[in-house]
Amino acid sequence: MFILKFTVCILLLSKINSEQLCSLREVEYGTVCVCNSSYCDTVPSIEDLSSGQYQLYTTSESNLGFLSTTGNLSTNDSAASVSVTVANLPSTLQTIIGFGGAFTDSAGINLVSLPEEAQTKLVESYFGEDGLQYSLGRVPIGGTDFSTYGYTYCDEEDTNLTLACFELASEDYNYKIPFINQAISLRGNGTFRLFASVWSSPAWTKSNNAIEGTGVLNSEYYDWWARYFIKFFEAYEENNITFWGVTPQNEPMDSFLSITIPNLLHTPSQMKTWIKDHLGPTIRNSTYSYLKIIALDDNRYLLPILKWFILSDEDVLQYVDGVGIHWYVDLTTPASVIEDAYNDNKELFALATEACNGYIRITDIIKAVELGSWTRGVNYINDIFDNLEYNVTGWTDWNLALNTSGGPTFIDNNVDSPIIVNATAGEFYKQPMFYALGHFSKFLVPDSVRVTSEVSGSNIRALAFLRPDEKVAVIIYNESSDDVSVNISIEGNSGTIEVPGNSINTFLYTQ
Ligand SMILES: *[C@@H]1O[C@H](CO)[C@@H](O)[C@H](O)[C@H]1NC(C)=O
Ligand SMILES: *[C@@H]1O[C@H](CO)[C@@H](O)[C@H](O)[C@H]1NC(C)=O
Ligand SMILES: *[C@@H]1O[C@H](CO)[C@@H](O)[C@H](O)[C@H]1NC(C)=O
Ligand SMILES: *[C@@H]1O[C@H](CO)[C@@H](O)[C@H](O)[C@H]1NC(C)=O
Ligand SMILES: *[C@@H]1O[C@H](CO)[C@@H](O)[C@H](O)[C@H]1NC(C)=O
Ligand SMILES: *[C@@H]1O[C@H](CO)[C@@H](O)[C@H](O)[C@H]1NC(C)=O
Ligand SMILES: *[C@@H]1O[C@H](CO)[C@@H](O)[C@H](O)[C@H]1NC(C)=O
Ligand SMILES: *[C@@H]1O[C@H](CO)[C@@H](O)[C@H](O)[C@H]1NC(C)=O
Ligand SMILES: *[C@@H]1O[C@H](CO)[C@@H](O)[C@H](O)[C@H]1NC(C)=O
Ligand SMILES: *[C@@H]1O[C@H](CO)[C@@H](O)[C@H](O)[C@H]1NC(C)=O
Ligand SMILES: *[C@@H]1O[C@H](CO)[C@@H](O)[C@H](O)[C@H]1NC(C)=O
Ligand SMILES: CC(=O)N[C@H]1CO[C@H](CO)[C@@H](O)[C@@H]1O
Repeated sequence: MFILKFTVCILLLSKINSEQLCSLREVEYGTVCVCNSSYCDTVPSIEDLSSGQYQLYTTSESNLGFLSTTGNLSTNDSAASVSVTVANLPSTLQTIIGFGGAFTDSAGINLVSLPEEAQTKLVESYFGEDGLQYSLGRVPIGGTDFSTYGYTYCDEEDTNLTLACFELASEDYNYKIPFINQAISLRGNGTFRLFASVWSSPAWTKSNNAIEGTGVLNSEYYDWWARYFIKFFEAYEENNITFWGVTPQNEPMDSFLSITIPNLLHTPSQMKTWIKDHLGPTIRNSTYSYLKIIALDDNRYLLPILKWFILSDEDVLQYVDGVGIHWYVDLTTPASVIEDAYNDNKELFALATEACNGYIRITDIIKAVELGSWTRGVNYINDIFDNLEYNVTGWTDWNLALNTSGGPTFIDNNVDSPIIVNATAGEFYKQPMFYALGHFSKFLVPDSVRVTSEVSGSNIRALAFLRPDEKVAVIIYNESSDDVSVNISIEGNSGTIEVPGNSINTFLYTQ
């Protein structure tokens, strides 16, 4: 494994870069990059590097966009405080599954509100070769709180339980399927994995006879509900969309707290029954037996419950491939709960399956959308670092795009998104969150493997990966507002790179 050491020294650097990288606009909380029908910024290509050469991508608070520079590391034994040891490749740390976002109705509604050329630029910004190369997508099975009303694919009671009622909604055809198919074709032969999650079963199957609120599935519908999932995969397959994974239920335990959100509550024992007696056997006995079943799909403070009640039961575990984690209560739950939950189940992967900013709103103090906020980009950076340090294999954002007030959402659960669409102006805004997440999605392509790295110096966060193309990618974040110089040393080659204050950087290197 690689051991990389970083030493930070403070330098007074002249202004590192003043070249404008996008159509930058000053807005209420900072800056955004503006895209329209005729212009959108792209990511400079990854170059074929010769041995010893590096390419450095930088995004800073004062200069959004991706700046690419190249340089050389050289053997330099005199840099005594910098040491590198290489041993035991390949690494035993995690292999990346992917990074991406969710194809909600709201994301699609905002997308189609733009002129066609701007729509193309938005989809390319996320999925294109010169965009963020998102490798992961989450697709809601039916409606969510980011829809314009609550619905399922079988709202009328299915009296004979044959699922003859099952029908995709106009939302699937107008806002999801075309968007997903564009993403698939942009990814070309690059890895692109889709996983599906459901919010609520039909009102008539639930104890509270409503799509919203705290209701459980009436027990006579468990088998029917599992067959409903298969119907969904069949219907999407007819539209050329195949899935890689599925979660048994979005936030199965958090609907205690969110009474207005469309949801289906599972107590730990119901969750167990649902996976081991219904969803698990139904999927494994179907033509979709290959689907990864990603348990939990809820906030990480619930991981101990998952461990005690579910992962301890071999009958459930046989169906589970991984665990999905949401970020909403991370401030009060240390990331170490991830490690605790995995002590006995290292063969399972952990994947961050939902996150967004702006979910806590205080009128005029904290807003759903804080346009241009670097702090919200930093929230993404720190949470992704926390997860990756605990062997999590990827990270999934929530809505791919929202409007300027963080909607539409029929229950007024407005939040923020890396891309905000202004339909009136026919333009969209790439926020700092877009670039923050972009450094991970763009450079940590699927099957990159984390390698051991060491950081010396305060306030800097860095992690290193070996990509399938054999390049080493080191992601470096300096949270101080001053420019710094960082010594990087890999396999006896070392050198110094300049990192602006408040910046996220990716260093690519060919040995
Ligand atoms: C689109 O953005 C570019 C770059 O900022 C600008 O030059 C152009 O005028 C814009 N086009 C429209 C129609 O707003
Ligand atoms: C680095 O080394 C290569 C040859 O290996 C050379 O072509 C290049 O000019 C050097 N400098 C930079 C900044 O890449
Ligand atoms: C950083 O590297 C340079 C050149 O390799 C060296 O002169 C300097 O002492 C190093 N600084 C630290 C703090 O290690
Ligand atoms: C079940 O009911 C639907 C209408 O709700 C009907 O179309 C279908 O033929 C029925 N199937 C059986 C097997 O009775
Ligand atoms: C697809 O794979 C081929 C062969 O591996 C490669 O040359 C090509 O660039 C790839 N295309 C895309 C869009 O990734
Ligand atoms: C699915 O693929 C077929 C065959 O390539 C094509 O005719 C059809 O239009 C595609 N459907 C969608 C929804 O893209
Ligand atoms: C699997 O499906 C077949 C028919 O498709 C059925 O006969 C069998 O009982 C099913 N097995 C389980 C475990 O559900
Ligand atoms: C990550 O995985 C490695 C290899 O299984 C293990 O040694 C290490 O303790 C894990 N780290 C955390 C923080 O879980
Ligand atoms: C954004 O969506 C909300 C619904 O959540 C709606 O009330 C609002 O008018 C929309 N704003 C714009 C600018 O379209
Ligand atoms: C959206 O565009 C309109 C028309 O150009 C403009 O008046 C408005 O301020 C824009 N909204 C935001 C949040 O930038
Ligand atoms: C190598 O080390 C010397 C002495 O510290 C330093 O002057 C020089 O800049 C270093 N070269 C590189 C490429 O780091
Ligand atoms: C994150 C990081 O390296 N922090 C450093 C950023 O730069 C300042 C000084 O310019 C250092 O004090 C921090 O240690």
